[in-house]
Amino acid sequence: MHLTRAIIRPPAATFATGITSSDLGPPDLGLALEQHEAYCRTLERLGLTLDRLPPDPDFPDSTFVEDAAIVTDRGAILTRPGAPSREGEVVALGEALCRWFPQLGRITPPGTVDGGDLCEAEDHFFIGVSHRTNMEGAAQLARWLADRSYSSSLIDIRRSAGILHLKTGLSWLGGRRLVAWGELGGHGALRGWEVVQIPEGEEYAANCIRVNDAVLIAAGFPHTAALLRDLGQNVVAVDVSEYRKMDGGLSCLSLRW
Ligand code: CIR
Repeated sequence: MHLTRAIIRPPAATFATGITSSDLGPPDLGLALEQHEAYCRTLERLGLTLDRLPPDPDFPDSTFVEDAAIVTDRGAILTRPGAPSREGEVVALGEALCRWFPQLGRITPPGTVDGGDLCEAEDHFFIGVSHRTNMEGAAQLARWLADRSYSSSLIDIRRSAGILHLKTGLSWLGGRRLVAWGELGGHGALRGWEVVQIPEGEEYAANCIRVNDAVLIAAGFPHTAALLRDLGQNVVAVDVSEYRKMDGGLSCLSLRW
């Protein structure tokens, strides 16, 4: 879809106390804020109008807005994040989204869903079953999508080491083209799709986002950038090093529609 809007939320002073499994050291808040601003400017340059939510120190992971809600061009739904410390993040997202989507859906207990587990590919959605998104949440989401005439398929990533969310390892580049990391690229659910495999050692670059005529990728992954350029993609690199330290990627820093 042609994107016109995005919700973003800068990291709060408590950012470094969020959840992480990375051994890259604590993030530098000043640099994280600079990177966030550059990310926002890039989205604006690509034509998006931003709704900027204020930082919330009560929720250190709340800069990763993509996990608390899902927006499609046929409606939006609030998730129920799988990490208990993140559950309350949906309140602010609900307040921001109801202006645009008065009929907001909602994932209900015992279902849990993190938006990072949903990979949109035009009319089809891949839903990751992960340590954050459970089977019940995935089933609720699949029903909500089906009610809007979207198809979906499940990909279980619970045994995929290093993949927090489905979109950590799988992204949509437009048309029938996906980009994937490692074994995920061979998953049966991707049969019939063109899968571009991320070069070894550049796994983090698998989390990229298509924004209108561009593909945003994390800075510092030259082989992936070259590969995508060779495929005719308009690649824009953005530095998100401080977010990587908190297990976050490019996609989770905005909710786009
Ligand atoms: C978390 O563990 O929930 C955050 N520290 C990182 C979330 C990243 N979100 C995403 O990949 N969609």
